[in-house]
Amino acid sequence: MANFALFLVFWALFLLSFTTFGSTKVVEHTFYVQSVIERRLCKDQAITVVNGSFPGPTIYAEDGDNLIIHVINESPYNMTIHWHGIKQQFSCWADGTGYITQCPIRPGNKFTHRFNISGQEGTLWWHAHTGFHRATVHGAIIIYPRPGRSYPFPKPDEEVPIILGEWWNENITELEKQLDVTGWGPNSSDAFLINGYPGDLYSCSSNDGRRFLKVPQDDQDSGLQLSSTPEHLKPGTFKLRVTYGKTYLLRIINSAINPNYFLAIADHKMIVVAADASYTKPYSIDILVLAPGQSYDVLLVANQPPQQYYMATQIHRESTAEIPNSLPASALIIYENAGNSPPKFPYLPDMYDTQTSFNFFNGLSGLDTGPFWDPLPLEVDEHMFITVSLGLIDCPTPEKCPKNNGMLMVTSLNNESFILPTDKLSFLEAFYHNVDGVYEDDFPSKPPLEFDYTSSNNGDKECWSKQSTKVKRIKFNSTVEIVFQGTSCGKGENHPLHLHGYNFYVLGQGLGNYNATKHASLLNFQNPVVRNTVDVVADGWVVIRFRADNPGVWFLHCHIEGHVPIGMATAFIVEDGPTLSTTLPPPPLDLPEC
Ligand SMILES: *[C@@H]1O[C@H](CO)[C@@H](O)[C@H](O)[C@H]1NC(C)=O
Ligand SMILES: *[C@@H]1O[C@H](CO)[C@@H](O)[C@H](O)[C@H]1NC(C)=O
Ligand SMILES: *[C@@H]1O[C@H](CO)[C@@H](O)[C@H](O)[C@H]1NC(C)=O
Ligand SMILES: *[C@@H]1O[C@H](CO)[C@@H](O)[C@H](O)[C@H]1NC(C)=O
Ligand SMILES: *[C@@H]1O[C@H](CO)[C@@H](O)[C@H](O)[C@H]1NC(C)=O
Ligand SMILES: *[C@@H]1O[C@H](CO)[C@@H](O)[C@H](O)[C@H]1NC(C)=O
Ligand SMILES: *[C@@H]1O[C@H](CO)[C@@H](O)[C@H](O)[C@H]1NC(C)=O
Ligand SMILES: *[C@@H]1O[C@H](CO)[C@@H](O)[C@H](O)[C@H]1NC(C)=O
Ligand SMILES: [Cu+2]
Repeated sequence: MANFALFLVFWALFLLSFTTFGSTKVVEHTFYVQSVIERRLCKDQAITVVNGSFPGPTIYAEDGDNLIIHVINESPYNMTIHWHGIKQQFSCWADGTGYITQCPIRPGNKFTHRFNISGQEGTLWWHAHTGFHRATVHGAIIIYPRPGRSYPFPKPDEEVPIILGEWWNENITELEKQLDVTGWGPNSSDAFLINGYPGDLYSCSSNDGRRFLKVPQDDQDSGLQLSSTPEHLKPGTFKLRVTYGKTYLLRIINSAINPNYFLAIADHKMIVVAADASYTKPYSIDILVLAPGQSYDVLLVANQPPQQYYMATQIHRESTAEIPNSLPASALIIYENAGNSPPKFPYLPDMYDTQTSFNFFNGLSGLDTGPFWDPLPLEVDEHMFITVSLGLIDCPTPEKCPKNNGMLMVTSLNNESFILPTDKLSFLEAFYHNVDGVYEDDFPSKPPLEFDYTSSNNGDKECWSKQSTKVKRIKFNSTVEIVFQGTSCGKGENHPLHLHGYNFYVLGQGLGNYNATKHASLLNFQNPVVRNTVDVVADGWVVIRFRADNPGVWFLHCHIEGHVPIGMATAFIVEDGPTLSTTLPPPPLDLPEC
């Protein structure tokens, strides 16, 4: 009898171990963050990349997988790696946000990120989350359906990551320093890129891509080695070879530091099937719009005469600030047995065409069937109204603001221009260990002053700002609704706002001032698109909603990189739930210290 009981216990343990470990797959990778020299625009430039490749390696995983990623920092910079859009349920420690969830990995040190992917399919990406390093430290994350599940659309014949990026003929860390001095980011990069290459409109592009491993300073001439180059990174323009009749799933990511992009393919329609790794109703378009941080899964059917066609991007700006460079990046779509006629170039909207961008975003809706649709929570616990604004403060030291008559340009949320302390604990450690003095938790739920936000007459009273380090604390599992309201302060610009740790429903967007009475009927409570980064267009508003069921400290910030160090950020501190399984586990032992 005792033996039989023992047998049952063993059997139960066996079953338990099977369900916990046997059914999940571990995806383990090592990321070496290093300096390499890349050649673009006829110039060699030292850049920081992962594993010697630009863009960096793609992570392939299935929904349900356990990820273990060792980041080894062989660069001379402090570094963190963030998994953009991964929900990180109960694994906030692995989010990789510099000074928010961890202190940076110092040169020569390492950190292992452990997290699970749960209830997500589609295209996301990883990138550095310290300074401007994400300009070159980034790559795709592709999440396939778990075994036994399939896409909610016919299986494509092939899948292709398309990463839209930027190139600077300068040291990106030097540009970041200029930002501190002028209060403004690098105006514009020297080239826009598709999968690492500017394409045929840029002179010199045919010489691009000779990649060398970086060598010590004292051995510059003799020690250069040609690194092995994967087929798709061969010098020149990115080329996608297609076969007539086949369907291609393009996994498109905007990794750029600054611009929104329009993207089009000559003579071809595209069908959007997911946004930020969340399925959408199939949406047939000619022009795709991507704000920095956003990603789309797009079907391309090769159904045109077998020729060559360009895929091209045009940057999209909402302010009319002058842009030194706006030349489109291009890639080639080459049909099998294509003739010799010159490739066709697609129609691209004007750089300042806000209407096209607005219409594109308005046309997106969520796929409200299928395994991943969670119905919208209808009760709201926390109503927030957040102004998203450029502004001015008194110059802390005159030499910081040579051009602005003693004023410093900042950005703000509800008039709080966020300062990230870099000499203390991370926010998450401070929260977890109850340490005071790192942040204040009284971020306001509405602006201190109500005014006509989008009036052209706004002046000192409306546009003057102040600096602070304020976050918003919320109870576990409360439902949060936020109205983001753009203002006309400064040169009205768009702001792609990104929330870590969550996807949110985008209930609606509009131009001018949000008015709950007037605009409630414009909101989509049925099948709103679900995503992690939403573009608040210049002088416009957006309403989002999410359920705060993931404890931790979650950064909320503009994904235009130059807007973050000057203040467009805050964080949500989501408290633990009532049970062990709704509580954030303790920090990993190798979490980098400040
Ligand atoms: C990065 O490079 C190392 C060393 O070559 C290799 O072991 C590792 O698998 C690579 N990681 C990825 C994600 O490709
Ligand atoms: C990931 O899931 C596995 C079970 O599949 C679990 O043991 C592990 O604790 C989870 N890791 C995290 C970081 O949540
Ligand atoms: C880039 O600039 C930073 C900051 O001035 C400097 O530390 C670094 O050595 C520079 N990198 C290169 C490759 O020159
Ligand atoms: C931005 O552009 C302005 C005007 O074109 C120029 O004076 C300034 O130096 C530029 N800033 C940077 C960081 O390139
Ligand atoms: C923001 O705060 C500053 C400093 O307190 C104040 O002068 C300004 O009027 C405020 N602006 C708004 C829009 O609330
Ligand atoms: C969160 O709240 C919803 C709605 O009240 C409830 O259905 C759900 O069980 C709660 N989740 C947790 C983890 O408590
Ligand atoms: C909001 O809209 C309603 C209905 O159109 C209107 O009566 C009201 O005056 C508006 N409120 C503001 C502050 O404009
Ligand atoms: C790197 O991070 C550490 C810890 O936060 C900090 O003390 C140091 O000043 C940083 N170094 C640079 C170059 O930013
Ligand atoms: Cu912004």
